[in-house]
Amino acid sequence: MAERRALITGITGQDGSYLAEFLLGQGYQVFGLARRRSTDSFDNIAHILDQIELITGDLADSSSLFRAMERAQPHEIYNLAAQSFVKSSWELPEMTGDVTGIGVTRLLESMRVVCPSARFYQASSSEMFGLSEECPQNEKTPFHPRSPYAVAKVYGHWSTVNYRESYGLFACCGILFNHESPRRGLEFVTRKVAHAVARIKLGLSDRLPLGNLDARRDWGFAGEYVVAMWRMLQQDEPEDFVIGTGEDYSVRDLVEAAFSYVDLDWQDYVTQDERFMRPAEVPRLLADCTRSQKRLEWNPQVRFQDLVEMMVQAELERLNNSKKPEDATI
Ligand code: NAP
Ligand code: G4F
Repeated sequence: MAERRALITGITGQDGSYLAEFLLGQGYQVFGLARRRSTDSFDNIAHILDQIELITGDLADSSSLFRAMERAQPHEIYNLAAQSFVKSSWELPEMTGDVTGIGVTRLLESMRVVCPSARFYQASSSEMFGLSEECPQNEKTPFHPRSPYAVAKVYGHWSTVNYRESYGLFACCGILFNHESPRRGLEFVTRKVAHAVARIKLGLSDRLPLGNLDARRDWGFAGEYVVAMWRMLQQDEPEDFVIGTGEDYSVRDLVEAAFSYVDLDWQDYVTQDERFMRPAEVPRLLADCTRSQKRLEWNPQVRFQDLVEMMVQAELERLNNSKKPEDATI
């Protein structure tokens, strides 16, 4: 079979890096859209930089997206780029709407003009369910977004559906629940906790300030979720799918599991700090994956306890190798 080409936006992020690895393993030629940056650190993709082609671009700049489509001539496009940190979206509401929301329309429009027969994946989010009256949530659950980020994701989601229905594009949305890994940004709660626990264990810190400990999330391993993205684009027809583990835990459960992995009592270190509370919280997200399990034959293997241990262990190793020891401040 002739080599297939994939274009990944957000390739420098957590999911983009795992997806690039996976697609390379499947024999794809991989192109990644990456923003111009002032330093040359590409931590998540450093190990595959010589196997992929980076194209400079930004979801806020249409001309760069047209050029990226023309350069890559992709068979598959994965839109993973976003301002993806929910808490920051209250501080950057317009930018979040522009990049995470309208950026999707810019990308779809460039695809429609340059390569309309390509297949398109949109990284939709369980945050769109927000203050949902239904639990667990599935593809038919109504959205009630609770942050500028979630509002922008709803816009991107419906833009994707609209381009599918208006122009017949093969465009799918993956409504993914929280997925984590050692490559997660330091500001997200799983990585923040794993990093702090490792620092405390190694005697580098003695505190962990957190926000709402009662929030519940359905946490899985990012390395497995990128396979579900790819499977969506291998279907005969474009459809949207919910992806998660079907199990939820509280932030308190997360903290307890992480500290107990290193034989410490979380109550000696964790404090509640107003700075990490949100103007509006999403209390509980839990996936009903009946449809994706059946249609995509996708079943995650990494459970919550495995994930927490993987992340704490990675932080211990990182710190022992003296890489980036610092406290998360956001
Ligand atoms: P991430 O690690 O924060 O990665 C975000 C990526 O977007 C980075 O590569 C970032 O580039 C890029 N980006 C940000 N603004 C951009 C812009 N204006 N133009 C071009 N690129 C830009 O996020 P992730 O966890 O991998 O998530 C991937 C996608 O899935 C995101 O859309 C996120 O909202 C969505 N999602 C994530 C989860 C989850 O639990 N992880 C769940 C549901 C949906 P820089 O390196 O230059 O910052
Ligand atoms: O790790 P979080 O920041 O992730 P959040 O807000 O659920 O969003 C992530 O998952 C979404 C999918 O559902 C993605 F769309 C989105 O891009 C992102 O990847 O927070 C998880 C929970 C929240 O309820 C938050 O209030 O943890 C709670 N939390 C409590 N203390 C904290 C903290 N979150 C962070 N980041 N930092 C804290 O100190």
